[in-house]
Amino acid sequence: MGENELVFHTNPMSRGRIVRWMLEELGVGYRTVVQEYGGSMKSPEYLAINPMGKVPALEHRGVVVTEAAAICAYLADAFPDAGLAPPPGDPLRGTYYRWLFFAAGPVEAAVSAKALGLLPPADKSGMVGYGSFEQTVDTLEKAAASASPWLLGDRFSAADVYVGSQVDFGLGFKSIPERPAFTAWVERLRGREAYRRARGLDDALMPKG
Ligand SMILES: N[C@@H](CCC(=O)N[C@@H](CS)C(=O)NCC(=O)O)C(=O)O
Repeated sequence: MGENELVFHTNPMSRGRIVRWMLEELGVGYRTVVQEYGGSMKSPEYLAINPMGKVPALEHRGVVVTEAAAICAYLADAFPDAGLAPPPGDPLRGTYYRWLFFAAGPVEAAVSAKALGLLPPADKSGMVGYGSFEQTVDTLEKAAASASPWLLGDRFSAADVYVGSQVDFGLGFKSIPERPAFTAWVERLRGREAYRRARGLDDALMPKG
């Protein structure tokens, strides 16, 4: 493997779809390695890459990046010509980080806790980063409503890819309630060429039958 080669470990039924979309937005070359659930994902070779035994993971220039949000942010910085992150020093970098981390932290935790029936009682909301599921979804809705057309205004960014994917998946799995601001933003995201290309590539890797 050449140092500069991008190696993308994924499974078509995973959050790897987020990273695939990001890679397609960048329009860079990369090599896909499919890791199988309960199989290669837990092999010593793959655990040496990601000790969590989870996908996605990215190898590039001698480093491993895991966590879909971190991979999106890393890629945006590694390929600045694509303009998918506000440069350091740009105040919009604050908004960009804000929503990326909000989605990777509170949104992910609140949605998972709700799906598992593990939400804390109301009097313990101060102890969890997401407060309550409703508070988190209402805040996410405000972010979606502010997307005009994208989270950073005219500038499409890796935050649209990651945060938008959380909303897209959430609407699909019904783990996030349908609201007009979510639907409108997700419709715009689904209309992007790179989104469609990524979807086609992952669908083609789905098990047949
Ligand atoms: N925090 C990770 C979560 C990755 C994750 O949970 N991946 C799931 C698929 S969506 C997985 O690989 N599960 C396999 C397993 O845990 O055995 C991220 O955001 O990338």
